[in-house]
Amino acid sequence: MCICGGIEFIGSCPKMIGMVRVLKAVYDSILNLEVEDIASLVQKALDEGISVPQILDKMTEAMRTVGRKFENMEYFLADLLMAAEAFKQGFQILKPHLQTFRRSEPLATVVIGTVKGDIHDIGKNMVSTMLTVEGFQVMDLGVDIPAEKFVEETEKTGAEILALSALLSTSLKSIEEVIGLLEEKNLKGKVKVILGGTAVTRDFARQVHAAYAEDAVQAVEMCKKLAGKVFLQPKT
Ligand code: B12
Repeated sequence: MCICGGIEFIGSCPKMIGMVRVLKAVYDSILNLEVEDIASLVQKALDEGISVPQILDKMTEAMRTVGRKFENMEYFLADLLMAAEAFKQGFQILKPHLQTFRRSEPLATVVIGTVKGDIHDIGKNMVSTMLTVEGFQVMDLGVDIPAEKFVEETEKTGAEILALSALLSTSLKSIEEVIGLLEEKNLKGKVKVILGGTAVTRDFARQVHAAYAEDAVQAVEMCKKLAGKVFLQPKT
């Protein structure tokens, strides 16, 4: 019997076939840079009963393929931009479907941003949104953020967690600058730092004594763990 409850086997269940088809169409629309189709396809996927994480996984997989094609010089910068736009439009459709956890008190305050020299924000925005819907207070500083700004905002808000996103290899230096400045100001060990983005590895995070998460779901789990410890007092 099929998992949808019908008598057919999975391979011949029309509902499953429909779901696989629409997910493939979502993937293809990003890969083929079809910005105008993505919103209706993502809506169709939701209508077919496909879960938000499943759709997001497929969209992220498509972005990785786009990145590989860029690396292989099959795609140009303009193609990356189109793919990014398609992803963003698809994500807008998914956003209202993320379940919001209402809490009287936020779990913790998180300052988040993409480090200096780096303007990639799709993954950072996903993490930011997921943390918000899970009940964190999120101060999203945006992209290309210098170390001083991260530290200033962390002190000002009394944030328990500082989340840094980096997609370029060259951005690792910017992360080190933030960590260095935290140390200089005696804040390291007071605020918990979490890193993410394709430039960051678990090993790198370990070297700079920061937490690491591979994706937005893991980021939420890790931030919940880190939120167990409240350290900084807001500046008065
Ligand atoms: C889209 C894209 C762009 C778009 C960005 C648009 C935007 N608004 O973000 C544009 C066209 C602007 C762009 C520009 C460039 N890009 Co670009 N880009 C990409 C691409 C294809 C996809 C990135 C993406 O959005 N992925 C989808 C999201 C959902 O995934 P994600 O970012 O990994 O995020 C997830 C996790 O990493 C994690 N995460 C992310 N952030 C955080 C933060 C925290 C705290 C945590 C816990 C977790 C976390 O959770 C997210 C959700 O699950 C990647 C390829 C790739 N494999 O990453 C290249 C890529 C990152 N770009 C690359 C390059 C080289 C560039 C340029 C230098 C190109 C150029 N010649 O100008 C410029 C740099 C501009 C700059 N100064 O930053 C290279 C980087 C190579 C390297 N090792 O340094 C890549 C890897 C492509 C490649 N294979 O060559 N790019």
